[in-house]
Amino acid sequence: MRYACVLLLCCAAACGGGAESTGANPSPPPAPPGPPPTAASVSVRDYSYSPATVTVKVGGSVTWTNRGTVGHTATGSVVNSPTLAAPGGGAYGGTAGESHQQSFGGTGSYSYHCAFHPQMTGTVLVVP
Ligand SMILES: [Cu+2]
Repeated sequence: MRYACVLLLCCAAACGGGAESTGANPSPPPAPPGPPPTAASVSVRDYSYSPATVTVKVGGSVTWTNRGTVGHTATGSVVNSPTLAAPGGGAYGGTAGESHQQSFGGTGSYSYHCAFHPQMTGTVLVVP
């Protein structure tokens, strides 16, 4: 009697193992987050920053480039660009949109906006 019980348990274990392998394809695990970049780029268009939030490692830099049709700035308590002229001729001349590069020596969240278009807002996250 004891021998028969052991056989039944073995069979149940084997069958259960087989059933587990016939499920839906498992989705791959999400990629682990890498180290924060040491540089980021923001396209300034009419009328938004893209991406609106960038993350860089402390000591890293962010470059804003005007790819819109009118002048813009990136202005905040820490972020502080001059007026960046738009690319292409028009009233602003030039063939490439002007850029502003700024490095960040301290961690924090630095919000900014356009001095001409306050509805344009962005954030630089500086992480360790
Ligand atoms: Cu603007």
